[in-house]
Amino acid sequence: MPDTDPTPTAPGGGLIPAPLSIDGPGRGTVRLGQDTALATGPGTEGTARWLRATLGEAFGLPLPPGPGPAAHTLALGLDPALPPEGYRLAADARRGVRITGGGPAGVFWGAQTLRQLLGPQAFRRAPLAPGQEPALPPLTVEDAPRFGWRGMLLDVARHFLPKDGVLRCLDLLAAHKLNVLHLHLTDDQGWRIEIRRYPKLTGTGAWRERTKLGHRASPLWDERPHGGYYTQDDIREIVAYAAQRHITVVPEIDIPGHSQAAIAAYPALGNTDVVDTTSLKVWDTWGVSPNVLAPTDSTLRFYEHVLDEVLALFPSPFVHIGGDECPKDQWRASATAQARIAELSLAGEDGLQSWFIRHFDRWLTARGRRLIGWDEILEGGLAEGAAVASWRGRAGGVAAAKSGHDVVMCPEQQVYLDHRQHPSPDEPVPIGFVRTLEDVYRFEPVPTELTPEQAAHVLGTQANVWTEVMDSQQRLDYQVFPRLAAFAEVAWSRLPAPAERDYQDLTRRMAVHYTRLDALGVGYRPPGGPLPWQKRPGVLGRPIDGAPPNV
Ligand code: TNX
Repeated sequence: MPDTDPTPTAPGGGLIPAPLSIDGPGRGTVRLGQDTALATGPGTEGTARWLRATLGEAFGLPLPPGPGPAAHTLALGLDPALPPEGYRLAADARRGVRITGGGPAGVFWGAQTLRQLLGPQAFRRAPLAPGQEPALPPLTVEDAPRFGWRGMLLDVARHFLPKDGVLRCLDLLAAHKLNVLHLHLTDDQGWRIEIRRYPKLTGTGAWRERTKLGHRASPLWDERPHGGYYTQDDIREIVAYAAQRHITVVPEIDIPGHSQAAIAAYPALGNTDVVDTTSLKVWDTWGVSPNVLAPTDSTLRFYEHVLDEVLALFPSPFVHIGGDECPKDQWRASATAQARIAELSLAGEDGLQSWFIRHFDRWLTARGRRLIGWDEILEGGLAEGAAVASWRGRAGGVAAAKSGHDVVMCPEQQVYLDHRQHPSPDEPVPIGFVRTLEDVYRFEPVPTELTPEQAAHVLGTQANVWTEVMDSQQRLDYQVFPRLAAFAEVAWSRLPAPAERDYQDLTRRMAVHYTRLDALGVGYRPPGGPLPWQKRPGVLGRPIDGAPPNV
């Protein structure tokens, strides 16, 4: 937005996600200036560093260590009576600004609220004008999140996103008070994490010769190589950057399906008695590859070694092992797989899938971690202690919660941000269900059929960003925003039942929020539809009328 336009206003500063309560705003302003001191208490040093960096860049504020005179002090502290991620922000012309968190994370979320209240310029990386002093209205905000798991899945396997893009993504998650980045690191189309013991996973598995253009029914390939991966140092940096922002990075290593890139690198991982896996390549199209892992002891050992390195890099309590969309045809045809079913008296091929999942459930549990997988892991009996990411609708989540398992709700009908956000054929790649900003806002993560006790198993919710149709930062921005802002409010705020949610109020606050996204350089879908360069490229042809989702 041009800098000459006045910033739109909305009650309470247009905060997104909406806080629990706002007392105010009162008359007048509370200024932060060159002489504002930053007073830190124990447990708030991280947020102090973040504030100095962020407000230093945006306004040139030095924020020297305080306290100074009350009116010129930004004070950070802890109050254990508040929930760990909760905070209170009080701004007053005489008493200055104070952010009190239940824990270090709460202080950090309070600092995010402060940044929003300081106006769009607080999201810039250098001051627009020298000596400009930011201000906020006098008010008191009380806040705490509804869910502990407020996530976004980023699929870096289908299209690789270089490290800088992941760090930027973490900043954007933090700005929306989201606290889980689920990194989908492996798939048929690419392996994106360096594993020292198996260099071909990235040497071969991180590269494909060409890529299907658009949806999988398209007849076109782009005929150029694509790939990339994160070194272990890259991963350490991403994890540390996330931790500074109170975000947990949950790694996903997909087994036993979605594994063609690994099999292309190490053919012995595949069902060698059914297909000649030595001629397999990293997949160059979309959909679900029939090439899945062979259910052998050596495959288990291989993935244990992979996960040894993954655990050393990611402190996350949860490790995602996929478990979705595993076609069973190769196992049906494989003498090795059938012998394994007989030997272990498993319930057919579904039993084999469970055998994989249970093995890694025990393996992770023994190492003090917890397994999470897609809802298909319910199919052959759910491993003890496993949590479920419910993606094929809500049924998997309901079944899991009823049987006492923890659940993250991410149904594709509501929160798949690769799906189109408008019915118009101008949408860049109109795949999937139409899910508008309003649809996302009216998504309710807790299924109504759960009792309060069962509902306590809903850890939270996650928006999934699959990248088959997102080959650039611009495409990502367009699909993810503005819907991630509405999603963040669903995950953080205590909203009424879907039909009673005040979408007009969200729209008013979004008018302010767009100015923040503009300052951040986020190429969101404009409310009036795509800009000319964002429209569907003619080369992709017309959308396929009446086609089911994901074609
Ligand atoms: C389903 S969600 C998938 C992904 C695709 C996505 C496209 C899930 C567990 N599997 O592999 O990328 O649909 O929307």
